[in-house]
Amino acid sequence: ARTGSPSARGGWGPGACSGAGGPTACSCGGGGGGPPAPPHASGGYRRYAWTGADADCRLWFRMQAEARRLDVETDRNGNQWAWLGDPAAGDAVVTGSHLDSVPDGGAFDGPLGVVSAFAALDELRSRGVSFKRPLAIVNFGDEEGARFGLACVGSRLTSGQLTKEKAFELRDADGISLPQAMEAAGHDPEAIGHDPERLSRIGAFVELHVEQGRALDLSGDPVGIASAIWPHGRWRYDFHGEANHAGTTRLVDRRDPMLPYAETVLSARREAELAGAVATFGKIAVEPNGVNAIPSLVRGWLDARAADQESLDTVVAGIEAAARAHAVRQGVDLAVVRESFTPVVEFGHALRDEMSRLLGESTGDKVPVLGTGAGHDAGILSASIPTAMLFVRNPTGVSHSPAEFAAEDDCVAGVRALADVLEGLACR
Ligand code: HGY
Ligand code: MN
Ligand code: MN
Repeated sequence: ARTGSPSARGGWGPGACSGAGGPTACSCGGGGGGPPAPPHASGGYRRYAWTGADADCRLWFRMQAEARRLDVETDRNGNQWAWLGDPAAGDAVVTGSHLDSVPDGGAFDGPLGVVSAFAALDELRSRGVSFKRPLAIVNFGDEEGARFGLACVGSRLTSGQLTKEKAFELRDADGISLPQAMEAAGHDPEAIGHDPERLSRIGAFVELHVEQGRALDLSGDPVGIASAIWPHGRWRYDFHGEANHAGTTRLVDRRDPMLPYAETVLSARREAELAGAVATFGKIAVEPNGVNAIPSLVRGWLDARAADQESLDTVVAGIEAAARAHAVRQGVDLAVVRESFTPVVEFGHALRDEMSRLLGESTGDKVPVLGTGAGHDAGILSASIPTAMLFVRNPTGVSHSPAEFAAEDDCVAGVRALADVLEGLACR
């Protein structure tokens, strides 16, 4: 039971994108209905919120849903829902994930959960089951936060964890605000905000996702169940120095922000090792960014995560203290802003144990339970409704990279596991 099939490189080819934006814009992998093909030289995808690529993915979602006679709607926050049954009946079983990506992201992070949801519905229909609860397949908008810097915007707005006012403050690298981008994409930004009525319709949300690690590869299992998500966040470090001529300014006269930035990157690794955490400066912006100009500003973004809040606090405080000392030594000013934060998520045992039981029934095996350092919409929503996650084996563990991969047999095992869970939750 598969919807499309993962090509070796192109991932799950939606195959039905409008192609209107051309190959560079249609990063959903479809390219106007043709075979999936990575649209970028890197081999990765650049499906950012409220862009042409996003529009193509949304069109693909709608076409897949309508082909299955599902009622499709886009909610006030831009999330897409495909319904089987009457949403107003409540206690719906919802599954799905996201279609947006990080820069040069892989083909499976997000789309595997959405495609598997459609494929699991196909599987359930082939089993001839009848649904006792409404079922919905969801595409949450802007999960990666690649364009506006905040992760899980669609689910944070819906659950009230992000206010309309704060969302309106979000800007992309070109200074375009989130509401401007939404409006340009044809979505009314004035409507965004907490959606308790929609949440009240949901009895359970199960998100399938490619594992972003190697636990399943090491245990030899195709599918696993999530136990928890590490607390994690994003901090912006602004090192303000003094622009000057690279060739004529004496070293002693410089206030070069690149130096404390570089030292802070090394301090971040050291602090993470000491705290048993992870810390990454993966994104940098330099002004004026000229080869022969000492920068006036170096802006670096820190992603830090740890198994518990205390360790995360320790590593974040240690990095900031080191950065401030580096900045003072170079006569550079430093401002640190926390841009995104997700507290630890412990997935509720009731739904998690029910899933273990259902999968044990169908496979006869005990499905492993594992934690993750990756954030997900299921994590955000766990504060509002019962949520759970299924992971599909990733043989290398690589993710947020064109090299991200899951074997077809494991993807099919994921679809069957999801179908077993959905059947147990919605059809009995
Ligand atoms: O950053 C994350 O953990 C997720 O991919 N948004
Ligand atoms: Mn991701
Ligand atoms: Mn993801």
